[in-house]
Amino acid sequence: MESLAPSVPEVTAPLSFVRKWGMTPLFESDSLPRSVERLEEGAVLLRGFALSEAPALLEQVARITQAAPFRHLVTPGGYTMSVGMTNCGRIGWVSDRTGYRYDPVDPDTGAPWPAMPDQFLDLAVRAAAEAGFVHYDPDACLINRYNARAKLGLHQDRDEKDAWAPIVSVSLGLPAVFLWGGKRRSDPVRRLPLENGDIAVWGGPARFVYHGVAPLKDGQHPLTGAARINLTFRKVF
Ligand code: MD3
Ligand code: FE
Repeated sequence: MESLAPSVPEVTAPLSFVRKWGMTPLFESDSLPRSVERLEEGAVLLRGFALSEAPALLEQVARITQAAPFRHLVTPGGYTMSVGMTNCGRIGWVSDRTGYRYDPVDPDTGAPWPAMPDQFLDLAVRAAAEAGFVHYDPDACLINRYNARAKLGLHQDRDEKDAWAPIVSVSLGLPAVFLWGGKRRSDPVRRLPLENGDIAVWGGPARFVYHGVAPLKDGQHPLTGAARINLTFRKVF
């Protein structure tokens, strides 16, 4: 017997396309493309979790960088980082020839870092809770900007007092390959593609894994142009 259902053309974009281009769904009430992936004990990947908020988050980044522009910090070893960095929140991560530190003022301007927008805090708290970390209370948000070929070498984040509280990482704009190793520098490194709207949460037993970002590939993203922006929320004190 012949089907009575008319053939309906595919009118919604496939999820990969929606993620890549940050499209809004056809209907406001449509559930957003999300998935929860457990990477290891204490580490969770929330794909698409920030997708609907990406344009608003980037507006906040534009506002923050008017007061505290991206800059290329120098490491204690004298190397200038390819990633542009700035901060918002009570304290910000900085580096110079004397070492790494968290500083309540922007050394470039002498002024306090811009306040953390409510939307940032709210998103970080929801993402941490989704990964099982309740009562998350980040006091710093490091904002990283990657242009083509910018990279972040394998490292551990160990300047924060709270060794259990997670780091929440929000990827915006161009995709990147996240390098994800183990507790020792010599451990094998996995490559994990991160796209616009993805959030990764690393805490508890996964807090001190070595990680980095592979050199960014050339590209254009409708929200960020030729760049990837990454927000990392931290509980420092
Ligand atoms: C896993 N940023 O700023 S975020 C950093 O995409 C940093 O800009 C990268 O590493 C970026 O320090 C990666 C993901 C991330 C951040 C901190 C972690 C993963 C982590 C700490 C422990 C384990
Ligand atoms: Fe890091």
